[in-house]
Amino acid sequence: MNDDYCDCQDGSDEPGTSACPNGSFYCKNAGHNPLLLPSSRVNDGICDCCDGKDEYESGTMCVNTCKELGAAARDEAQRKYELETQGYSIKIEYIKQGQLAKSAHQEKMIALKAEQVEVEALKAEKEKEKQEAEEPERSALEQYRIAEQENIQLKQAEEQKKRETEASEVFDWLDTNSDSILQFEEIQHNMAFDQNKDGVVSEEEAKFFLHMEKEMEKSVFLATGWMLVKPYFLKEQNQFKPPSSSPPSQSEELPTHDEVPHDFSEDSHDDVEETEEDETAEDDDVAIVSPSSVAQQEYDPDTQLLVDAANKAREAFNQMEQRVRDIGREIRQIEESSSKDYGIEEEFQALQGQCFDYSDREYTYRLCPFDNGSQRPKHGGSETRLGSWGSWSGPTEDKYSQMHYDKGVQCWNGPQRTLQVHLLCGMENEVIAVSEPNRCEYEFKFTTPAACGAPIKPDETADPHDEL
Ligand code: MAN
Repeated sequence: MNDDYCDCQDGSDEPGTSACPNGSFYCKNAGHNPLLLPSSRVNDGICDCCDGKDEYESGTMCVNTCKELGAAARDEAQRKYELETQGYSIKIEYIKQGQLAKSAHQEKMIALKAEQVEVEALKAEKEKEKQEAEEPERSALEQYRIAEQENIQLKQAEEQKKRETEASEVFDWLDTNSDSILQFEEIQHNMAFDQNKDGVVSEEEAKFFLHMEKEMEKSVFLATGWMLVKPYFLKEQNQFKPPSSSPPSQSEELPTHDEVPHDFSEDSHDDVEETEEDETAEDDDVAIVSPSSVAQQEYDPDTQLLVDAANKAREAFNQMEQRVRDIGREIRQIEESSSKDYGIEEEFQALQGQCFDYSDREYTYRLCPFDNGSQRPKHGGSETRLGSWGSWSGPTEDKYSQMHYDKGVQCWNGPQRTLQVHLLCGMENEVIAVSEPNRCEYEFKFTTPAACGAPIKPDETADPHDEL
């Protein structure tokens, strides 16, 4: 052994020399951890062992630093041990919490599913009751609708009658010789028809109102002539408000009338065009039959009872429908939450629903575990989603050491943003570092007790005892 001659093929006879090229050199490193070095690094002029024993014949002067290094390593191991001990005790709480939440979800799910069946049945019942209440309501309201329709038709007929009476009165008034034919001379007598306002109603101007004929029969006037005359007549009448007892601008020869045939002063028209437009609008108003007008009515007591009953049934059904929707939503939420992997012992469940912020010079980053990661400029601007919860992405032997969030907001001229979260054991749930190693690829370091392993007491072999 250690005679500087390699006897064994595996080099195991020379742990203290560099005689075997495939062998290992053993540094005892008293006061620190022992080390096995590849033989090639023995006597190569570099101090690999803290006790400097690997350079036993190279002439290199190595200082023995094992004591200091050992002390620092033991301190570090102790610190880690204490952190893990404390972190792990919190983790145990998280595990309890996670498992409780899991069983609570399972129980809640069973209860919700049962309630869902019950409420669905009630909804069907309420729907039937609603239909049963709406049927008589519909027939009762139909009577109202028909009555309303009849009422509207009646009103329209009255309006029509009124219009015809107006037209007829005006015709009779214009037809000064009462021969039931309107001659252009009769039109000429009335200055309302002086279209160019030159003080004379020319033959042409007069004929315009008679469809370019010399005269017009009363039936034609009622059907179409009145529509031509009316705007001029109204305009003239307005200008002479209040209506005088004699027709406007009547010449001396024109026979006098006791009063203007019809008072149109309610129709305040400024010009001919407007008058025509308003006429149309008025007609439209009359023609509109809104079904809602039925709903706004007051009903007789029996109908009112039917409407009230139907309203009540509708409300009861709506409430049940809402309940069904609420239960469905609760079920979906629980299903979504339960489908997530919260670690072998549910230890990461405690992070669900929480968010953690980290600010650097430019941005405030936010991590909402199992949901998303985001970035918001500190000096104004909107939030950018860096990724949504994807999966655990640590190496196979330590799967729960990394989280992957993907499908973030598309990077300008690049891929969608992604986020990788490295989990470290720590007493606090905290984002401790953020970086963007590649454009739009983000990395967070996140400490959490949930990532703490079971504490292992620092290795006593590093103790400076040297009995062996
Ligand atoms: C924003 C931020 C940055 C990112 C660029 C890419 O400024 O999301 O983190 O690198 O967009 O264009």
